[in-house]
Amino acid sequence: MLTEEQREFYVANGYLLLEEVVPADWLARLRAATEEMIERSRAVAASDAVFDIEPDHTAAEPRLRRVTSPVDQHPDYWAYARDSLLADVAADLVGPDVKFHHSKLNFKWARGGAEVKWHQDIQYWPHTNYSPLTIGTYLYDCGMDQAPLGVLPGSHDGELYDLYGADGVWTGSLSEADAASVPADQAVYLPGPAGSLTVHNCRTLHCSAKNDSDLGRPLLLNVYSAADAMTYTANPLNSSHAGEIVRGRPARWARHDPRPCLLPPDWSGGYTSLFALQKRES
Ligand SMILES: O=C(O)CCC(=O)C(=O)O
Repeated sequence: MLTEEQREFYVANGYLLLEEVVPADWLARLRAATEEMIERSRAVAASDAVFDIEPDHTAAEPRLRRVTSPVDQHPDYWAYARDSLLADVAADLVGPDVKFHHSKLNFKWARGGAEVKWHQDIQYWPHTNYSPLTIGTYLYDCGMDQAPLGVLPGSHDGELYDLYGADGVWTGSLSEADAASVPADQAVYLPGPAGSLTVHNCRTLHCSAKNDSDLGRPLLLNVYSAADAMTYTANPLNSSHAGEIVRGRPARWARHDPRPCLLPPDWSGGYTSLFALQKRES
């Protein structure tokens, strides 16, 4: 899928933007599945294991923040995660043996879709190495006004930040002091036409702004790792497909990176959401 130049860019920078690479038929299937999910959400009055809704979500005017584990909600999301170019992209970057970890569909609804503060992903779901990466698919055009994903190039080679607040409670984002030290002027934002893919490594610092525009920004996120990356904490967004090998073969040996990783709270009994945690909603 990828050129050697693109692979080298990812290794050096910790991210990649692939513009308009998703074939139209996949995009049509994903959009139709997403419309079905939005219809289903009309019956939901409070966030649950599937739908993370904004406080002013109603049946008449749905406002979704996230669908958790869409691969378990509609067969086309799983077909896309397993059978499309996504897993080929992952294979080019972590492969040849690729394992699926989880998926989520972040909406960032029009006129107020939530900001995502600076954070890294791997502290949410530590693995024995840092091969995991997230591939985002823009289901519709995402311009700068729709608050695209923003990344800090090269930060995957830097430090891992503490995502607990001063009171010891997990916030899921950098403290204000750490966030202020991020050279935000070096951040790269990744807008793209519908069918573009964003890729970011699990250590890469990233964020996205509030969406105050009149257009929503549904971004489907799928997480993969090398097959030899093993998890050692509960998966916060668990899936019936977690751990499935989507390219190549299962690993016989686990690979361990010597760099330490922050441990998240024990989410084996359930997880609320990145949005609720970052906003400190109960
Ligand atoms: O939806 C976004 O803009 C970013 C999402 C994100 O960083 C995450 O879900 O970890």
